[in-house]
Amino acid sequence: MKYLSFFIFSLVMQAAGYADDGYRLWLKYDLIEDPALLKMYRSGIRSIRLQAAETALTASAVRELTTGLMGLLGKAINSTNKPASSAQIILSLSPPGGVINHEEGYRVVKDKSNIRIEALTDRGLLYGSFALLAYLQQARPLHALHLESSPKIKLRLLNHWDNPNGTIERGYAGSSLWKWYDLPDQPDPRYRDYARTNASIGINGTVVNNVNASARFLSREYLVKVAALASIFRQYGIKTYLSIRFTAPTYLDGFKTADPLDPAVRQWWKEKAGEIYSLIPDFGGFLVKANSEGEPGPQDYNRTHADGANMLAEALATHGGIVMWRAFVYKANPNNDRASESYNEFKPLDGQFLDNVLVQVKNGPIDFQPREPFHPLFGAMPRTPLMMEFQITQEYLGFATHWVYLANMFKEVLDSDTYSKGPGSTVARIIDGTVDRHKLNGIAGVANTGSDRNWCGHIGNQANWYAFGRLAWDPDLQTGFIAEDWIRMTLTRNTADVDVIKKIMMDSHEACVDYMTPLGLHHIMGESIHFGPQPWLARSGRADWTSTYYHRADSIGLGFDRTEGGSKAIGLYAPEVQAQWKDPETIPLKYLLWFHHVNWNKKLNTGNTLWEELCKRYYSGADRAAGFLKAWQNLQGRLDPEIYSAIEGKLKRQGWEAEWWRDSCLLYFQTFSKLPIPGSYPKINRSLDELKQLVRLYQMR
Ligand code: GCW
Repeated sequence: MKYLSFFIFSLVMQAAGYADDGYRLWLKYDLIEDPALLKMYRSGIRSIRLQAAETALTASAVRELTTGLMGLLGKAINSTNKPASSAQIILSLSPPGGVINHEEGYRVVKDKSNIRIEALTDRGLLYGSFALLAYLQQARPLHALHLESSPKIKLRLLNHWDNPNGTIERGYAGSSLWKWYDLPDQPDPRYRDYARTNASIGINGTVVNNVNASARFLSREYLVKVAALASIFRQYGIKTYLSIRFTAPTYLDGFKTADPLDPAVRQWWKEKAGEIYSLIPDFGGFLVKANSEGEPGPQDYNRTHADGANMLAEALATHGGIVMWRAFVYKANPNNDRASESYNEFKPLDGQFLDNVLVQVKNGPIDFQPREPFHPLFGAMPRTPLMMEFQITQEYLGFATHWVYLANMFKEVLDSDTYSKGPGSTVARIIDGTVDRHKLNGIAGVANTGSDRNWCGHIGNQANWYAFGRLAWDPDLQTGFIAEDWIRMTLTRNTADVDVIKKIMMDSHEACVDYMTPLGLHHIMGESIHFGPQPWLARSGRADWTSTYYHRADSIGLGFDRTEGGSKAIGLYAPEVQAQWKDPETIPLKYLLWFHHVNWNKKLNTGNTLWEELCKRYYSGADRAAGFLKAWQNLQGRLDPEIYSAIEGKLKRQGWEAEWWRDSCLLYFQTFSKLPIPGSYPKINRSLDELKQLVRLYQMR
C-alpha cells in the first residue's frame, strides 16, 4: 500500500510538471501520451485475474501490473477472481509439454478478447508480467501483442563489490545500498525497488558483498541481516549469495588453519552451510576470490584452487548451493605475461571440480579494459562450467562521468568464436552450456548501483544495468534493440528523439576506446584509481601494474608482442583464432597492439601509418564525444528537464576528459615516435608536464 501511494504521489508530481530524478529507472509507467493508443489500452485492459495459486511471486506480479497499469492508463485496473468476457489480463499456469517448455519462460498473447500471460511456473508469470508492462511502456500496439521468451543462461547474477562499512569498491554512484547497521530491523524500502528492477530484466541472483570479502558476513550477526535482504529479494525470484573469505574459520572461530583438506575445517564449513540454510532456505551459494591480489586461499596451504572450491562445494551440495570460484589470479610471476596467468593456473585443473562448482572468468585476460579480446580460458576448460564475469561499473571506462553503452562491448565478447569445438563455438555458447553440455551455467555483472537517487550515478548508464540483464537472458539479442527498448521506457517515446539517443549510445563504446585505448592499447590509465590517462607510469608495486609494461612504446614502435616471437600468449587460443591474429597484416585493427609491437611507420590497411592512425583515432574519438554533447543539446525542451540537464552536464565532462586522454596519450607517445601530429588536426595547446600534473591531482591524498 505504501508503495502504491508513493507511486501515485510520483504520478501527481509528474503531472504537475515536477522533474524526474531518475529514481524509477526504466520502470516509469508514465501515462501514455498518444490519445488513440491510450484509448486502445483502456478499452483492451479492464481487469487482472490470477488464475493460479497465489504465491509470493504471483503476488509480486499482480502488484506490479496493478501499479504499472495505474500509471500507464491513468486509472485503476483492479485484480479480481471473477472471469470477465473481455479485456482481462489472465495469468495462468500452462501444462508441461505445451508451448512453454522452460521453467522460467513465458508467453504473453492477445486473443480475441483477453490478454493471457502463461508460464510453467509462478516465476515465469512474474517475468511475463514485466514483459507485458515493458511492451506497453514502449507504446506498442495491443493487437500485435505476442511475446514468447525463455532465458538461455540459467544463473543471471549481479555481483556487488560492497563493503561492510558502506563503501563500494570501484563504485561511482554513492555508497552501498545495503544499510548493514539498520538491518535486520529496518529494511530500506529501496531494497524492494532494487528487487523489482532486477526481476524486470530477469536477473535471478545477487551476491551482496565484495569479493575482497570480510569474514564478518558469515557470523550469525550478519547472516541474520543478509537473511532480511533475502526475504525481500525472494519475492521477486532473486536468490541471495555471499562472497566469502577463505580463512573465515580463523577469524570467526579461532582456527589455526583454513587448510581445505583439514577435517575440522571441512566440518566448520559444513556446519556454517547448515546455519546459513536454516536462515535462508533458498540461499544461492558462495563467490570466491582466492589467492588473488592478497586475498587468502588454498594455495596458502599448498592446496589447489580445486581443493578449495571442492571443500566449499561439498558443504553446500546437500542444500543445493553452488560455488563460483573466480579465475582472476595473477600471482605467479609479474615478469610473465599477465595475459597468460589465469589460463596457466586454471587450465590444468579442468575436470577436477565438483559438479556444483563454476569457474567465473572475466571477459578478457587482463582486467575489464575498454576493449580486450576474449579470455583464452573460454573454450579451454570443457569439463568445467565457465561463468562469465562482466563489469557493469565503469572502473576503466571513465567511472560515472562517461556515457558508454557497454552492451556493444559485452556483445563483442559473447559473439567471439573460440573455435573450441569447431566454428560457432562462441563465448555465448560456451557460457550457456551448449558447446560442452553443462546444465549449470551462468553470467555475472559487477553492479554499477549505489545510493545515488538515480542508482547508477549517470542516468545514461542505467542502460548498462538494463542491457546486462537482457543479454544475460538472451545473449543473441541485438544491442540496438535493447538500447531502443531502454530509451523508450526511460527517456522518450518519440521516435525521432529515440533515434538521436540511440545513435549516441551505439557509437559510445567505440568512441571511448578511440579516445582512451585505440588499436588494442590497454591498461594505460591512472595508477590504482584507474581514471584519467597515465601512459607514462613506469614504476609501481608490480611491473604489471605499470602502463609501460602494457604499451611497450620505444623508438621503433608501439604494442605488446604476444606472438610466438614475444610472450607467446597468442598460443593459448585455438589455431583458427591464432590464424586471424598472428599476422599484423590481417589482425583486426582493434586488437593490433594487443598482440603486436608495430613500427611507427608501418603502413596499415587503412592506408595510414601506425602513427597517423593513432592520431586519427585519438582525434576522432574526442570529436565524437564532443558530437554526443551537440546531438544531446538538440533535445533540449524535448525531454524531462532534470534528466536532460543531468546528462548534458555529464556529456560536457566527458568531452573535456576525452581531450585530456587524447592530448596526454599523443604527446607522450610522440616522445617515442618523434613524428609530428598531422597539421590537419587542431594543435594541442598544453604541455605533457601539465597533463602529468593533472592525473597526479586526482591521485593526491
Ligand atoms: O579490476 C580489479 C580491481 C579491484 C578488484 C579486482 C577483482 C575487487 O581494480 O578493485 O577487486 O579487479 O576483480 O578482484
